[in-house]
Amino acid sequence: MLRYMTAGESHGKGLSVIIDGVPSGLELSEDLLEQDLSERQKGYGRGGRQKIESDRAEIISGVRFGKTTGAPVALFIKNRDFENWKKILSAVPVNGAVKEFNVPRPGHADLAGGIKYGHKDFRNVLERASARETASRVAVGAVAKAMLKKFGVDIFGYVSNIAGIVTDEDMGLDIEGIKKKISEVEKKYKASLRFPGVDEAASIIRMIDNAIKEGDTVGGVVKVITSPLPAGLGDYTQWDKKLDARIAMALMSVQAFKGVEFGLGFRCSGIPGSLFHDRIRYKKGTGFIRPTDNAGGLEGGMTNGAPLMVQAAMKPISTVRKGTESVNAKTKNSTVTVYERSDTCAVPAASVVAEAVVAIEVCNAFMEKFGGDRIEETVINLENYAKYLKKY
Ligand code: EPS
Repeated sequence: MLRYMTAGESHGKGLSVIIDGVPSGLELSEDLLEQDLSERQKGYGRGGRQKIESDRAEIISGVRFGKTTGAPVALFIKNRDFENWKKILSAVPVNGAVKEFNVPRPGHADLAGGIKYGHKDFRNVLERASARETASRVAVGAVAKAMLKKFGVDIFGYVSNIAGIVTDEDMGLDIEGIKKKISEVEKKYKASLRFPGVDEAASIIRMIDNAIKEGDTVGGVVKVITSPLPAGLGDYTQWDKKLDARIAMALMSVQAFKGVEFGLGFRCSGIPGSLFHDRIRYKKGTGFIRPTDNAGGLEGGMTNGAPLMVQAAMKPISTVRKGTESVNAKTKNSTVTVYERSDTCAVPAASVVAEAVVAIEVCNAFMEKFGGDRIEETVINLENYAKYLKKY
């Protein structure tokens, strides 16, 4: 099982992660991790920060001659912006005053975090609450994805809605088909959206441009899909073993995420049971198959053999340039929030983060079922199970 913890502030020296439970023999390199890290930095509507950063995870431990040893893998992602924040975020007392951040932003962790830890300079809260932390989770996700690749599983996170503009052009397509649509959009509009709606993308760009002009922000919905997963990952026998519950928790832990739906999600309430539930068929030589995936690949907290399909809603970013009503925590005077710098839309980046956190949970479901200290051992156990599934 992969267990990990992250540390680091948004404008501090950098982000650290320790990943425990990575089996030995897995090929891992800084270049591989960088592929996902640079995907996360892209996206139409990002702020100025990404021009400063160029994320690369330094492998500190757990890898030798390009392969994991079985020891904990430690990674460090440097914040280039720290150069500009050395005094403000100094670990030791500094001479002279440092400007405080006393007006909490509605929607951010500022006020509740300040009350909880006794800070009125919300810098002490926002630095850690910031979505900059997601860079570390994307690095962990890249390790999980390297393992999933060994298990023959493909996973992809993309955008299905920005500012309420939705597409259905992904319906019925596999990951390759969706990626093709996304590159069509990127070629046509010269904008990185990770969104497969060729017709709707123009409206999305207009909405983001408008939000930039107005000093506002927009949210959206991200979707993560996988290739078909073997049936029986996760468990129905205990509440905290259910895979959908674990995936939902992982997604809800991502900064600014407010809701999760599997398959048809909340729309299930309007569809009769006889139509909603994915019919069961049997194909000789293949085993049990499902012609539809309304359940999102999970029944009873377990994979049912279909692709996993999950969506998560992201609220609009809470740092709003035009300002939001608030109160100065020191003077108690009513005021509006102060703006430094932020993103207008981070939904494309959030889809990369969603892909990472779901990859970690799916990878753990594999490790739980198939075990192994060496990656080859896990793969052999999985291959045996695949034989069993065909015969069952
Ligand atoms: C963030 C605010 C912005 C984002 C940041 C998350 O940072 P800054 O205040 O430095 O402009 O760019 O995200 C990242 C730095 C990142 O790498 O994703 C926030 O308040 O959460």
